[in-house]
Amino acid sequence: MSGRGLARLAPLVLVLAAGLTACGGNDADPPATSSSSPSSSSDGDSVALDVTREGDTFTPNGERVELGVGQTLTLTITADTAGELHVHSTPEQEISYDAGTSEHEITIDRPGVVEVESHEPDTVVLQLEVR
Ligand SMILES: [Cu+2]
Repeated sequence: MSGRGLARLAPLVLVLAAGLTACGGNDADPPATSSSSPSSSSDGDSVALDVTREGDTFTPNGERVELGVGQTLTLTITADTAGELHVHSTPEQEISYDAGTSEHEITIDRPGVVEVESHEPDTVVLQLEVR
C-alpha cells in the first residue's frame, strides 16, 4: 500500500485540476462543526511522501494522494529555498519549511479533496483525497 497509485492517477488529476480553483476558490464548505466524531481510528499506518522544491518547481506537481480521515501524512520536504505550503483543509493549515530537508506532519479530520499548494510560486503540489 505505498504510493503506487500516483502514476496511474495522473490523467485524472489533469481533469480534476481543471475543475478546481487553485486558491481561495471557495468551496461551499459548511461551517466547521468539529463535532465530537470519535474518528480517531488509529488503525491507520501513516502516509509518507517526499516533496522536492527546486527553484520554482515542485515535485510532485498536483498529484492526487489518498489519505484517511485522521491519518497522519508525513511530508519530507527537500527545498533549495525556504517557503510555505498551504493546506486547504478546514481549518486551513500552513507548513513552513526551511531550505534543506525537513519533516512535517499533517492530519485532515474531514473527508474531501484538500489541496496542498505553494503560493510563491503559485503551484498545486498535492491533492489529498481524504475519506
Ligand atoms: Cu492556498
